[in-house]
Amino acid sequence: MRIGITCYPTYGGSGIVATELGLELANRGHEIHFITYDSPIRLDPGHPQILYHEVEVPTYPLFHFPPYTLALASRMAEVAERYALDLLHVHYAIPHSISAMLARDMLAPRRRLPFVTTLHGTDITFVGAEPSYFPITKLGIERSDGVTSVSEYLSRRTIEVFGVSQEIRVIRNFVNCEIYRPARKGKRESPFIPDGKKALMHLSNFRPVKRVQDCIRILAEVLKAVPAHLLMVGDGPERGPAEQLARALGVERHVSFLGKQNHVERLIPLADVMLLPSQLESFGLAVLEGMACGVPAVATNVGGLTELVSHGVDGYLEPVGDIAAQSARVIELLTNEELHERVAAAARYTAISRFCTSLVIPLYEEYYRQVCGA
Ligand code: GMT
Repeated sequence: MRIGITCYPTYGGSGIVATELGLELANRGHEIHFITYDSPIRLDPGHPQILYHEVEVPTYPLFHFPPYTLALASRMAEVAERYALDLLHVHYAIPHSISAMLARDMLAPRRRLPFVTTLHGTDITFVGAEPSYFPITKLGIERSDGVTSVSEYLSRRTIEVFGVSQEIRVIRNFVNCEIYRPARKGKRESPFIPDGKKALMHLSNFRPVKRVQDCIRILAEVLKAVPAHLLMVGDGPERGPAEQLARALGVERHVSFLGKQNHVERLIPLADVMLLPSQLESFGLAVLEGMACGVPAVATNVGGLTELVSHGVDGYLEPVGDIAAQSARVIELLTNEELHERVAAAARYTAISRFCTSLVIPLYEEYYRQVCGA
């Protein structure tokens, strides 16, 4: 098939899922056209089946706010016509579903251009529920030819919040278990982790919903029992406050802020435990990437995380903000080697048996065929 993909090309779960979906589909012989304002961060620019079309937003003195949504819609229609696209797949409802709807309308007199919208989380739980965006998000969902969401939780929440009546197909996040894999035994030395200490990792876009400062508080508790080092991967508004808190708690020597990293598959296997103390997660991609690398998570029992992690089997889920409970789980994992090995193996098994690309990508292909055939 010839598929146009639009996403936020920045450091965030929805852009990563969209980019990796495009790469996997291209590897399976589809022709993929990324239509975005910048090249997505994890995109392999040399792939022969992948083309990138930049969206430029011409400015004009009258435009106080450059109309990106309209420029995107025009570019989508142009690319769809020029390359005979079969469908558009947009990630994150706002504003991408509205642009796709306009592109479809532009081409309607000449050809059919269906579009699929994938809901990722904050587009529904935060942005879409904002009164000024609510009606337009609802319209974008209702006018989509197909809608997918990354968890049952998000699907339910969308129906509750927006009162939409069409089917929302649940297609969960996926991971390439060949690329994301455990470190070979004895192969874990890294300049990032001093003196072979145990390593904790947090990986996110450092938005308030991630409760990044909880990672620092957990580290401070863990250090009372085990020598450990925390690797903070990513960047965003909560990085500064987290750095300040580390200084205030006197643990700054035990934490490294690595900033945005493109090859997280090389970093994750260095860790012993993945921390995701989020307020809410519609899925929790970083936890899945950790599980594929045999790095069990200590996360919160919210949203789609409960569909990913089986508490006590392949990771741990504790209440939001409960630093004592989360720290205790981390300490257990770091001090009981037999337990760590068992949970790590179960985590890897869950990733392979439920979330591997070879299982999930065909679900998208099947859905595309259904939407195009309708
Ligand atoms: O907050 C983020 O992690 C970014 C956000 C996004 O939309 O870019 O991520 C959401 O989509 C990811 C991929 O589907 C999910 O794994 C994350 O759970 C989800 N984030 C939240 O729900 C907070």
